[in-house]
This record gives sequence, structure tokens and C-alpha cells, in this order.
Amino acid sequence: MASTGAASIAAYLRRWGHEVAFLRVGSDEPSDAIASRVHDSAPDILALSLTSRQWPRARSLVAAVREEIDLPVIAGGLHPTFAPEQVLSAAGFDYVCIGEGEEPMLDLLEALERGEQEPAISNVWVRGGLRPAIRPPFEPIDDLPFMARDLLDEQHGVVHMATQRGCPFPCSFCAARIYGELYRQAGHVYGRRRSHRNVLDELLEIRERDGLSYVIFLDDTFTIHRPWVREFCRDYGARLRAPFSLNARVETVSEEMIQLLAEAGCRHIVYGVESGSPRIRQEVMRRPVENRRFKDVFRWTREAGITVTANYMIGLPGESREDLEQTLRLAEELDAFDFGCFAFYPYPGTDLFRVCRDSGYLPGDYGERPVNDRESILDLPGLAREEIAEYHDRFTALRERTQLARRAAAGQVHERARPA
Ligand code: B12
Ligand code: SF4
Repeated sequence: MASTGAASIAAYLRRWGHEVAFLRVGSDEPSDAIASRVHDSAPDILALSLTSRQWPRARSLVAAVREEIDLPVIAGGLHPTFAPEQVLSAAGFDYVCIGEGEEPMLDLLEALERGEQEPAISNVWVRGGLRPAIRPPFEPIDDLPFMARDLLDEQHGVVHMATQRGCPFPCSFCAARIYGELYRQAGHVYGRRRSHRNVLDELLEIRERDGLSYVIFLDDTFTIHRPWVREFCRDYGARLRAPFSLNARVETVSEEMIQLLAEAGCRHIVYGVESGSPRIRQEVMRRPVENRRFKDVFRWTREAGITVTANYMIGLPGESREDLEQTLRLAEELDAFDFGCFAFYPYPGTDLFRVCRDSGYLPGDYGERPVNDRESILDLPGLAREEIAEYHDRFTALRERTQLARRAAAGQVHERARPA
């Protein structure tokens, strides 16, 4: 997995002379085995980068590590940023980083080296202390060192790239957009994009050093800022031409842009469709876009020779079976090469998290529940958990049918293996 935030912080700390190592944790590796690995590598500090899904495991892991070895522990990333009190109230966590981590982490290391246990550092919330101030985001973003790629397990020349931070859209379910909100409330602007030159320099350096076969752009919405994308296509097409994939929103692309992306080497675009119900998109998700637009954009993308993947969410507050039927119908009509269907999970900090909490849809133990893509954790009045799982199964069946049909059309499935 590309742990890009952590790899960016690692590169920054190395620039200032610190040693950094990643500890990869197997999904079923026992906590005591992990604790002894931490013990053996004898770090001065343990730093965790966490999403909400990783939180329940991280909490028990840190407790186990702290029984084995006494060392300072800091957590950063999306979950600690938006649920800092929860993290700091768990055993073993000393610090939480709110927002970007490069400079705060360096400041913390330097303070610990000076023997300060409870330093006042913006963005770093010390257990038992007051919420810290938020410093402006790192500027100019091109001055950040390239990610510490030796710490990522990238193979066969497939590399992950982030070209921007922040997203300007207001989707109510999205944890990424509230980063912008956090900085806005502190009087700063979070959204920034690297220059083409900086992005290309990094890719050319990787090609030279390790070889490069495919680039996965991780940006939430690669296709914002049309002039940036146009110039990127020109430079990338001329200097690199390695195939690449990206994430986009249908409102941000045009037929011309898709053509330019295809000419530069784009092979795969992932679009967030989210729901087939215009009402749910407009009223609940804050994504006002017509179904017609998805159909047009998917057609343009396919015609440009680019593979299309779509993502859907099911089980949002206010959603009915009829809305879910519309989503299934749209998925069938759009006929993406592949799609993902996820039971909606409310991430702390998002508008829909607040709706779920204030309406009593969140179970009391939501923070401890394991999360999966099929089963909702919510107690929704109009839609039972079993119904959401039933629709997830119907999506899975549709996906299998489509994949089989596609392989059969390509002559890869033996006559007898076809479904009745
Ligand atoms: C790339 C990506 C992935 C990649 C890699 C994830 C990774 N660990 O890097 C893959 C494809 C594996 C992935 C998978 C998933 N992802 Co994802 N992903 C992203 C995405 C698009 C970009 C992340 C990124 O590279 N950001 C750029 C870096 C520089 O920023 P950053 O990671 O936030 O790190 C900075 C700070 O947060 C902080 N920081 C981070 N860690 C630490 C640690 C310390 C110690 C400190 C001090 C600071 C610090 O400093 C960093 C540098 O400034 C984000 C959206 C986003 N914009 O963040 C979603 C996002 C993180 N993913 C999300 C989700 C939901 C998922 C999935 C559950 C999706 C799914 N249904 O399968 C899975 C599960 C992942 C898991 N195990 O929990 C949500 C998380 C919400 C939440 N609150 O948890 C996000 C925010 C998307 C969204 N819009 O809601 N994802
Ligand atoms: S477009 Fe994507 S990243 Fe941006 S706010 Fe919406 S869901 Fe989040």
C-alpha cells in the first residue's frame, strides 16, 4: 500500500538528518509479535499514520507496544486529525498531529531531543494539554522533498504520485475536503498543487534510478484546474509517456480533456458516481450532477481508449430502497469496466458524521466496530442493515455477471463455465 503521507514526512525528516524506518503490520499479525518487532528496532519515537478504519486495531496495538517498551507515541493522518480527543484518551498515545505533519513532526523530534516532554508546537496536541494552533500549510509545496520511496513497497516500476493537497468540492461524506475546512477556520488556504516541472522531475528521477512502467496518480480529483491538466498532458506526453491512471469527477472533465489525457498515456480513470439517485446526490451528498453527464463522460472516456471504473456508496441517511434500485440501474447502464460498491461509513469531521451522530444513527460503540464494505454500522430508520447488505450482494452479483460476460465476449470463458 502507498502510505504517501508517512513517506512524505519520512523524506522531510531525513532532510534534517533523522533516521526513519517503516514498520509494516500484517493484518492478522498478533499484537505481541508486533510489540517485540518495535522493541527490537529500538526507535526513539513511534509514529502512526491512521485512517478511521485503522483506528480500532491501532488502539489495541499501541496498548500492547507500550506494555513492552516505554517510548513516546504520536498519531497523525485523517482519523487523529478529526477525532483527536478519542485518540488522546486511549492508552499509550502521547501526541496527536492535526493536519499536515512534516514540520510539526520535525519540531516535535527536536523538542524531545532537548528533553521537553510537553512542548508547545502548533499542530501537535499533547495528551492532557490544550488544542494547539494550526500553522499555515507548507509553502511552496514544490520545496517538499520527494517521498521516501525506498520505504514504500512499490514493485515492477509501478509508482504512486500525489500532485496536490486539498479538494475544492463540498461533498458531505468526504473526509478529504474537511482538511480544507480545518485550515480555512484557522485562516489558511490548504489547496495547493505542485508544478508540472516538479512532478515530472520526480518521475524522471524515478525512471532513471529504478525504472518506471506505470504511474498511479492518487489525487482525489486529478482533473481540477484545467490549464494545469492541459499543460501537464503536453509535458508528460512529450517527456515521459508512461501509462497512468487517475481519479476524476465527471463535472471536471470535457471530451477534449479526456482526449488529451489519452494522448499523454492515460489508460484508466476512476470516477466517483456514488449514487444513481439524483435526489440523494443533490440533497444528501451535495453532488448536484445529472445522470446524463455520467453517461456522456463514460462514453467519451471509453471512446478515447481509456478503461473506466466507477465507485458507488450505499446506505446513506435518507436513502430508500427505490434510491438503491436507481443506483443499481445506473451501474448497469453505465457498464463500467469494473466498479466498487461500499456501504457508507461516516468519517469523523464530515457533515454526514454530524447528521448521523445528531440523529442517533451511530451505534454507541461505533469507534470499536470493525468496518467492512458490505455491512453498515448505522441504525437508519428507513433502511435496515440487512437491506444494505442485500443490495451490496446484488452489486457483487452484477459485477460478477458483467465480468463473466466480458471475459466470455473475449473468448476466455469455456462454454460450460458460463452462468445459466
Ligand atoms: C491514496 C489514498 C489511499 C491509498 C493509500 C492510503 C494511504 N495510507 O496513503 C489506498 C488506495 C490504499 C487507500 C485505501 C483506502 N482509503 Co484512501 N485515500 C487515499 C487519498 C486519495 C490520498 C491520501 C494521500 O496520499 N494524501 C496526501 C498525503 C500527503 O496526505 P495525508 O495522507 O493526509 O498525510 C498528511 C497528513 O495527514 C499528516 N499525517 C499523515 N499521517 C501522519 C502520521 C504522523 C505521525 C504525523 C505527525 C502526521 C501524519 O501528514 C501528512 C503529510 O502532510 C485520501 C484522500 C486524501 N486527500 O487524503 C483517501 C482517504 C485517506 N482514504 C479513505 C478511505 C475511506 C479509504 C478506504 C477505506 C477506501 C475503501 N473503501 O477501501 C481504503 C482503506 C484504507 C485503510 N487501510 O484504512 C478516506 C479516509 C477517511 C478516514 N477518516 O479514515 C480518505 C480521506 C478519502 C475520503 N475522501 O474520504 N486510500
Ligand atoms: S470530489 Fe472527492 S475528494 Fe473532493 S470533496 Fe468530493 S469526494 Fe472529497
